[in-house]
Amino acid sequence: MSPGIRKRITHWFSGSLPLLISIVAPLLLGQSNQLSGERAFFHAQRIVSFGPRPPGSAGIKRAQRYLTDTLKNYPLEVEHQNFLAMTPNGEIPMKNIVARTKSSPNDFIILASHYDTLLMKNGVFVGANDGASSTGLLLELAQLLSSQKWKFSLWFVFFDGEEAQQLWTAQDSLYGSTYFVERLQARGQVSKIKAMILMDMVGDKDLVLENDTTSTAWLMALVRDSAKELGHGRQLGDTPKAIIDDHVPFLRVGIPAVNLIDYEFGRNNEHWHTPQDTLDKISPKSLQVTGEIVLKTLKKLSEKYFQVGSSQQ
Ligand code: 1BN
Ligand code: ZN
Repeated sequence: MSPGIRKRITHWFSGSLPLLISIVAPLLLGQSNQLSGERAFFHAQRIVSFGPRPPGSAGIKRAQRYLTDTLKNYPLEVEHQNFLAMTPNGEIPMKNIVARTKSSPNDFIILASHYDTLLMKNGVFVGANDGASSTGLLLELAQLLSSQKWKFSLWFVFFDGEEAQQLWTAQDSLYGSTYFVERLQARGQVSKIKAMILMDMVGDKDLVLENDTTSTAWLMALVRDSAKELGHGRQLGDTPKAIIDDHVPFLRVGIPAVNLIDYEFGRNNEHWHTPQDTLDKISPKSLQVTGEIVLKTLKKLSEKYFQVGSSQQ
């Protein structure tokens, strides 16, 4: 083969690679009625491939397109919640992405993750664990759960603007979840939300989910019982920690909420909010374990409110 032709083929192949991956990978990974940590990890890889994703950036726009295009393949109604956040860095356009099951039950359960990444000026921060891991898992849960019949409506909520623009304070953080809860209040929907389950930093190869005391106690007990019953008790932290995250705006208006978070990322948290938050530190296995705990917790919630679990359609 002449060098010219080889160059043209190489050029075509590298330009078309992302497109090829997006066509071939779902075919290889498929969709199924079993939770797949591998598929969740694949989504996380795609999200990381878009680069840093601070609010308003080119990277977050690519992530928004990916989330929307993926969710539209499932039997869900997808809404973009656009808003302008007042931040110490000025007004920034942000977007929560909300996907709801089409069934009509009057009680809702929210599963959530943030998909933005920390703004880092002196380094490249792609948030494989902090942003992509829980978002990949939430996409996988959306695929799985939207094809099952539940007694409550399930909302899959992807928050923008979880991270601070400058320094984490009550005002400079949690922009997406705060706006989302304001909309719930304006629509009179607060009392319909039976529970909110947040996932954050759930990809760490050495997964230890915190005993977060900010979370609603009975809901955290449900999560921990679920983990133990599944044989994942070793993935539970014992030391009580009070963590402020996207579940807090929900707690403030009386919605039961729980945070599944591993806040010890590397020894002494050395990878957290650093350029070392990369794909090699996270695993499909941790996403599988967290996903199984969420599924079991959902079954327990179903039993608590309706004395039943789910039934396949
Ligand atoms: C989680 C991931 N958070 C920020 N990125 C929220 C948080 C802040 C959790 C401080 C624990 C401590
Ligand atoms: Zn963070």
